[in-house]
Amino acid sequence: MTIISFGSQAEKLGALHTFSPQTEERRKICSRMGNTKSSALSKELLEELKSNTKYSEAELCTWYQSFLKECPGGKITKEQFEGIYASFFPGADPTAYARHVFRSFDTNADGTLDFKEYIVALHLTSGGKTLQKLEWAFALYDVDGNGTISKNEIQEIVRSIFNMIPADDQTKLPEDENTPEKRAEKIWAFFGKKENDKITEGEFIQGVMDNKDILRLIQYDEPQRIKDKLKEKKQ
Ligand SMILES: [Ca+2]
Ligand SMILES: [Ca+2]
Repeated sequence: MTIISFGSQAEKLGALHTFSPQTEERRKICSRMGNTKSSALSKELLEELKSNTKYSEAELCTWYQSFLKECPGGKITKEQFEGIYASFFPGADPTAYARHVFRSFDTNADGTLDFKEYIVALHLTSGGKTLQKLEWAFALYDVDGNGTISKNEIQEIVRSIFNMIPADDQTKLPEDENTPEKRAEKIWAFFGKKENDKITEGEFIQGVMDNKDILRLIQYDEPQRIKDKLKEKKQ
């Protein structure tokens, strides 16, 4: 199945932390962590993240150190998060989309991303299983978090995706999906719903798994120039 990139969130999240020490340094960091109380990752959280993500203890320790370096308060604010997005889309307006993505990662809804939420986000967007990614996509589209998706919510997210597509790229889109309204309509029609119906999580996941076209329509399709920019940032 196609990899769900949702605009390479992982790379944008990763861009927050350019710090990537070699293995030896990682080991040092981890051993040091046991001694410094303020920067130590609790054993419980470490175990939880180890069993729920693909990351090793050494990787988690490294991520945690760089996380604290960038966010001394131990939290990523919404403004910081929007700032990361803004730096990747100089010619467009990613604010609304960034806010929705932030909300979908802020699982305890306290308005910040702590280390756990950050790591789960990284895991989901880079190497998570398809089902986990689709559960996350459902959360992204369920704007009010009531457990179902309405047509308004589809329109809302699709609009925020369109804000990230430069005007000249929008003109190259197929006729029946070249406006947020048309694209939302196409998604809605695929699920066979009436105007005021709702899409449940099960229907959403099954539908997207069964149809690559819908998978494509619910995502932000990264233009080549953004991909190039990501490559530049990595170097
Ligand atoms: Ca939070
Ligand atoms: Ca909803």
